[in-house]
Amino acid sequence: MFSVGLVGLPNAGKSTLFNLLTKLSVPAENFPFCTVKPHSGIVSVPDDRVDMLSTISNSEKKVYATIEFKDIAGLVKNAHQGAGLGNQFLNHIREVDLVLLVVRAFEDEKIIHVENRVSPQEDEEILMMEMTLADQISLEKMLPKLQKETRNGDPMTIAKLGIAEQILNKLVNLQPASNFVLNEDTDKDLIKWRKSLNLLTDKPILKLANISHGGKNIDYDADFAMDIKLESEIVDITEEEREELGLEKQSGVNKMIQQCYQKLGLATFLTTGPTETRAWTFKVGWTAQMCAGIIHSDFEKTFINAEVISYHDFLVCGSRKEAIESGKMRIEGKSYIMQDGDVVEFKVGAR
Ligand SMILES: Nc1nc2c(ncn2[C@@H]2O[C@H](COP(=O)(O)OP(=O)(O)OP(=O)(O)O)[C@@H](O)[C@H]2O)c(=O)[nH]1
Ligand SMILES: [Mg+2]
Repeated sequence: MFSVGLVGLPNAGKSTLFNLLTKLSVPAENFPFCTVKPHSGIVSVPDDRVDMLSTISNSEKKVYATIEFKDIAGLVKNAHQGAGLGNQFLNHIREVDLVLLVVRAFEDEKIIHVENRVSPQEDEEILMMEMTLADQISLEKMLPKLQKETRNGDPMTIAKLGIAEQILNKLVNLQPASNFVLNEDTDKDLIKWRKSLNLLTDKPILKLANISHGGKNIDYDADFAMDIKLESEIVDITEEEREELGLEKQSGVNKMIQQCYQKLGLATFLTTGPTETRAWTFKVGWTAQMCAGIIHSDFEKTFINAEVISYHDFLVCGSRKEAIESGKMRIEGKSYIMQDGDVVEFKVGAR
């Protein structure tokens, strides 16, 4: 499962957001688990399509896609040298697939800011700087070993060293590791190796401004903004009540979960029937055969074909039967690139 780490300065609102997220996670029979550890929680990705298909198919249960969120202790200046929880904190970030920067934009004298001022832009710079310096330290540590290994002339090791040096060059210039882009035709093993370095600034990042609805906020260029405290106090209200409060219909946190999903390069295919309607997560670009393997590893080996109806067609036709009769069902082979919203039935052979 893919995971998102909440990263920010102390008192930015991370734990408030984390608690809000875990309040939302529906503990249900079909659910793998919700709060796994005190600081880690599994959240379902809101998806109207699951609800609609489940009604059409009269499914006994609904299963949503899931993402894991991790609440990480506040980061302070010089964490890369061990300040605050320092390295321990930074190691927690290494484990996640996406970094969600939680940045305080609201003014409130009662809530202490570690730097005694509210400046979201400067806070972002502190966070990025700490992660950049931590990456620099970890790359510098591994370089001597890599250099030694290249002596045997292995082209793969030489290529790795080249990549490491070029990333380090970015970091030394205080740029994130992600600024070093590999050629598209780079060897797959090298791409994998780079990912296995788990550099903090090589991960995708989303920026969330914690604002005060109706209060005073400092301008900040974030990917999205929400009043974390308010949203956590009104989890149960209806869309109409939200509008009366002058809030957007869709809850901020639902939108945020969906954005994380997209930023991770994930998409959903669906299966539906009387037993269950289920959203399955795949990486954009995956083939039908790879997707079959998500349901069951045997399915990938014994894959015959996939019967695919796009969600929109399924909805317009009102049932699988109608969709088939209207010619909306496509038989796709193993190299078909799965699309978000495909409603699928895999045909598989005997083992
Ligand atoms: N006014 C206001 N206060 C908030 C908001 N979000 C969080 N707070 C308050 O800020 C304080 C810190 O919030 P937390 O969520 O614990 O902060 P944190 O980022 O987890 O902090 P650390 O765990 O120390 O790094 C709490 O008293 C919250 O109630 C907000 O949107 N508006
Ligand atoms: Mg906290």
